Amino acid sequence: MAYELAIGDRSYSSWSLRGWLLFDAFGLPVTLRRYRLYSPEMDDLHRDFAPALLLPALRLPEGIVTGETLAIAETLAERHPGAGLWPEQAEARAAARYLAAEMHSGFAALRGHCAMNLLKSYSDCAPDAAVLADLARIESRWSGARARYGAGGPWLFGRYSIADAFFAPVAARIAGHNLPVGPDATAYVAAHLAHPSFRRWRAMGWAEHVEQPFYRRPWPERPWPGSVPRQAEPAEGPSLNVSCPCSGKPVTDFLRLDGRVWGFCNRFCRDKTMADPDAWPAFLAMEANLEAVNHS
Ligand SMILES: N[C@@H](CCC(=O)N[C@@H](CS)C(=O)NCC(=O)O)C(=O)O
Repeated sequence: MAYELAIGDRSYSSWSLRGWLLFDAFGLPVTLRRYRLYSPEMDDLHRDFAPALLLPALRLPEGIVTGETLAIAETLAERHPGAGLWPEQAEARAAARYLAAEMHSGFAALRGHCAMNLLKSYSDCAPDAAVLADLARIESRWSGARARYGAGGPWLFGRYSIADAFFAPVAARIAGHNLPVGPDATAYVAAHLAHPSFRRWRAMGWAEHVEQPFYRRPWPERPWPGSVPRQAEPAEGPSLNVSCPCSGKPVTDFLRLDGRVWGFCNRFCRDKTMADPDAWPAFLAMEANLEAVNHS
């Protein structure tokens, strides 16, 4: 039996994003079960993943359920010592644990005012003093970690760690609400928006086509500040490929990209690829194979 992770709507559930990044960003395989927030599906979650009340919840291969994202992170780090979930060096690891724990329990003003919504970006959310104080604390915690431990890469401890997974939704909130931060934090936020796992999650959120009115805000909107994906659109078959790059199954749903039609085994696979074609390695490999055949 493999790991089974219960998640909520990808566009809105910041804790589900953290939980999923603990697998995807570290190459750990997991089976997902999605439950729609604020719907009767939450009763199904409570039945399927008892005693969990909130998302994410993880069923371990031996059958027991663990919840609370920090507990999930520690459990995975202990079980997969070679996956690099925490920094290798003990002092850095202690600092990373402190950052993840502070994120887990803190920054209530920022989290309350700027809900994560990966479908929207606002040009001005009128942050109050409490939100700006949380933001200043976050910036100073990020720059402290980067200055002392971050020399080996764009992340808080150089290499991507649990601490970064915990701050990914904060980066999304800063980007999504155009919150004022300095150049170092801006670069760190940009690294999150460009991270392949984050891009895949956001593309899957779009492909879910779930709108939760609860997250709608009356603020002026602007385009999402991450990179602009290659433009794809729904299409009719036939396609260049006969089997889906995600599953290997026969194709039924199609998109057009750069003048070519590609097929997928269902609408979700098609739509997540349409949202951000360059986030999907198996799709890119399929495109590259065609280029190689055309040039041989
Ligand atoms: N402290 C929890 C927070 C989890 C949480 O608040 N999850 C939200 C979704 S992002 C949830 O399940 N909300 C459903 C509800 O409140 O009924 C953790 O670390 O996992």
